[in-house]
Amino acid sequence: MPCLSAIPVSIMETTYIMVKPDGVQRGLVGEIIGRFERKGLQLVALKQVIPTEEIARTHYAVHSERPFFPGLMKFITSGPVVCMAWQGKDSISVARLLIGPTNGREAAPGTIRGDFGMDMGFNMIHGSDAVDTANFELNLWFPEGLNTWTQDSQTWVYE
Ligand code: DAT
Ligand code: MG
Repeated sequence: MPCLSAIPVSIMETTYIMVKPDGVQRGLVGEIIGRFERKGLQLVALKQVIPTEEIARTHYAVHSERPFFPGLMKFITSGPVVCMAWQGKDSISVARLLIGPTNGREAAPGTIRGDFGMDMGFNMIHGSDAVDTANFELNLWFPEGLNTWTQDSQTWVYE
């Protein structure tokens, strides 16, 4: 008889993570990177940029008709952001769990937004929500590509 497992097969993914201007201004970059590192994800790209209007519009194009869009553009282009690519099994959903829901007041303690946020717009961090959006965002923010390297400690992260 075939064994039908309910456990989905995990796949190696890379997700686009970005500390937004409020997170940078509040000095939370190290705290946020530490949480991803301690979880067991592998960093494969990192840089600080001041987003142009064009890249911000492209990144948030899906929200362009929403009433909060002009404010979101002003916020994201207001200062430096820290762009990162994190690799791991199911890294897209794992990162979203670490980040928590959009509104900090509704995010559980233990999540980044739950521990440090009190608002919807100022929510400190972006994380890709699916494989196609992750690929789109990684190509947008890292046209130079990502690093391929072996992190020895990964052999103690996965059985
Ligand atoms: P998330 O960042 O949790 O994926 P999203 O993709 O729905 O959330 O929205 C992108 C960003 O836009 C979000 O981080 C903050 C802002 N935003 C979303 N909904 C908003 C709202 N109703 N009012 C103000 N800002 C909002
Ligand atoms: Mg989103």
